[in-house]
Amino acid sequence: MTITITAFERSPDRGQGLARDMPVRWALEEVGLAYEVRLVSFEAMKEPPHRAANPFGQIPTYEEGELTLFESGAIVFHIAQRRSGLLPDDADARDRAVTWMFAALSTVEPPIVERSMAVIFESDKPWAAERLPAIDARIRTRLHELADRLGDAEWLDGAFSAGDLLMVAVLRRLHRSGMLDEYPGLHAYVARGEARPAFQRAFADQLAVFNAAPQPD
Ligand SMILES: N[C@@H](CCC(=O)N[C@@H](CS)C(=O)NCC(=O)O)C(=O)O
Repeated sequence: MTITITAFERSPDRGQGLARDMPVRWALEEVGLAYEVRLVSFEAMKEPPHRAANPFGQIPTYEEGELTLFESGAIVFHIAQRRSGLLPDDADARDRAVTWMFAALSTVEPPIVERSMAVIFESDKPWAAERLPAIDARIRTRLHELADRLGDAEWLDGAFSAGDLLMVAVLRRLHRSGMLDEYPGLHAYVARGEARPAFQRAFADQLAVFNAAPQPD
């Protein structure tokens, strides 16, 4: 059955692979599933046809036959459940991997996304200079705790899992901030994720979309 995901026609990150189609592409590559991509403009995302797939008018969405999903975490979970390679066979280990998926998206990601929003949309506000250090402090708390837990391990709980995939995808958002450099263990963890052949294929595919789009003068 054909799998179709949606992605930005023109990604605001200029090909850095920070949009949420990236973890979906990566998961599909990890398990060896072919997929098609439907590119959508910002305008089209807010129109009824796209909102029928994602009520919030966002990417990514996932279509496979009669099934339509949104939320990158749910899509990665769906892929991981149906194909081997992203979740352990042992039931307890599987639940721990799912716990890391939730940890990535609901505990680690929020202050990191808040930082991106503050930098992109609020840097001209009079209170921006005071707000950013407060957000950074919240991020550092999470990075410190995560680095402590990871220690010298290669991945968060045994073999590479969907939990690592989402955690690396979330942490990558910090590259430009330089904050990851303060945590050599996490920096190396992200580099290990990015070195995986499946990540490389997914990254190249999303970059090709950016490179093919007409560039503004
Ligand atoms: N929690 C959602 C967030 C989706 C999301 O924020 N998508 C962004 C791209 S990464 C988007 O479509 N932004 C455009 C908009 O919200 O108008 C997920 O993980 O899928």
